[in-house]
Amino acid sequence: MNFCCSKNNTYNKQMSMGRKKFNMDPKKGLEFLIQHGLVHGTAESVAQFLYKGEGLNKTAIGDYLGERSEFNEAVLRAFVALHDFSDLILVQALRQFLWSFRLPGEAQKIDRMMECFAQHYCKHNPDIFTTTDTCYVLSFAIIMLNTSLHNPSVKEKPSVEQFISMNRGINDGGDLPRELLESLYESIKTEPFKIPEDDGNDLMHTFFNPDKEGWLWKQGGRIKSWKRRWFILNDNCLYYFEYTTDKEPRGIIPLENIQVREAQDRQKSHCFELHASGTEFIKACKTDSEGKVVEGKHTVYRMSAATEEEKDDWIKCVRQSISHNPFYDMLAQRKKKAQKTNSHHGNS
Ligand code: 4IP
Repeated sequence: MNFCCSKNNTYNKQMSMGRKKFNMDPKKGLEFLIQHGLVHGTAESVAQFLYKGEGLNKTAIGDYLGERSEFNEAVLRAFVALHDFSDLILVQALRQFLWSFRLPGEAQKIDRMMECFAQHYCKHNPDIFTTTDTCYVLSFAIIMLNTSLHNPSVKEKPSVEQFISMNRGINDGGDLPRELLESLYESIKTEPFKIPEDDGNDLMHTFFNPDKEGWLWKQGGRIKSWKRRWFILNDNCLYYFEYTTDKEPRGIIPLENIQVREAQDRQKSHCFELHASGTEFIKACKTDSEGKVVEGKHTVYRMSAATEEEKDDWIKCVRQSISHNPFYDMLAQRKKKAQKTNSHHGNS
C-alpha cells in the first residue's frame, strides 16, 4: 500500500515536473517525460499526450507541432488524426482544431499544420471538396472572415454576398454550393472562434495587417523639409494626405520589399524610417505641386511621431504588415492552384 502510494506520488511529481518543463521548453520537456517512461518515444504516444493536453500550455503545443523535423511532423500527423471531423461542417472542425493548440505565427508552420488539417478533414468528409487545396483555401477564408466580422479595428464588415464572391472558383475551378458558404458565414457571424491563450496577438492579428492612422512629420526626398501629413497604413501600403478629410492621398508607399528602423534626427525626435534593401529609390508615387502623379525620390522615408510610444507602435504595425507577406503569397499561390485545376481538366 505504502509502496503503491509512493510510486504514485513519484509518478505524479515527475509528471507535473515534465509538464512544467514542456511548457518552458517543449523539446526538453518531452525528453524528460520519455526518459522517465511517462510518455513512450513514439509519435503516436507523444501525439496522445499533446492531444489530451492536461496542464499543457497550448502555445507550447503549437510550437512543438510546428517544428520542422521528421519526428515532429510525424507527431503533427498523429495529432491531427486524433481529431474526429466526421460529419462536421468545416467551421465546426476548425473550431475543434484551433482550440486544441495555439497556431504559431510563422508562415511555414501554419502552412504545414493547415495542410495536415485539410487532408484529415477531406479524409473524413470525402464528398465535400474536389481537392484538399479547396479545403485549405476555404479554411483561411473562414479565419479571415472571423477577423473581419469580429475585430473592432476592421471597419468594413463583409456581407454574405462578398464572402461568396471571394470564394468563386476555388473548388477545382468551380464554385462551392451557395448553401455551404452561407452556413459557414452564419456560423462565424453568430459565434467567433475561441482562441487559446488569447493575448490580443493571436491569429486574428496574424492574418490581418493592422490598420493604423495618425499624424506624422515626414521629411522630403530631395529637399529635406518636414511636412506634417496624415498617414494611413492599410493593405500593406502607407498613404499620406495633407488633410484628414482629403479623398486623394498626396503619396502612396507600397511596403513590398521595404524595411523599417528607428532613426536619430537632429531636428526631430521619435523618428523612424522606411528603407529598401539596396540604395535605390523606394518605389512610391506622389502628386507634385502641379497635381501630376510622379515617382517618389526617396532612398529613405524619414518620419517623426509625436511620442516614443507612437513611434514604437508605427514601427510595430509597419513591421507586422511587412512580415505577413510570405503567408499571403503562399495562400495566393494555393488559391490559384485551386482555381486553375478545372480549366486544365477542361482543356484536356
Ligand atoms: C518637398 O519640400 C516636400 O517635403 C514634399 O512633401 C516632398 O515630397 C518633396 O520631396 C520635398 O521636396 P518643399 O515643399 O519644401 O519643396 P509633400 O509631398 O508631402 O508635400 P514627398 O515625395 O516626400 O511627398 P521631393 O523628393 O519631391 O523633393
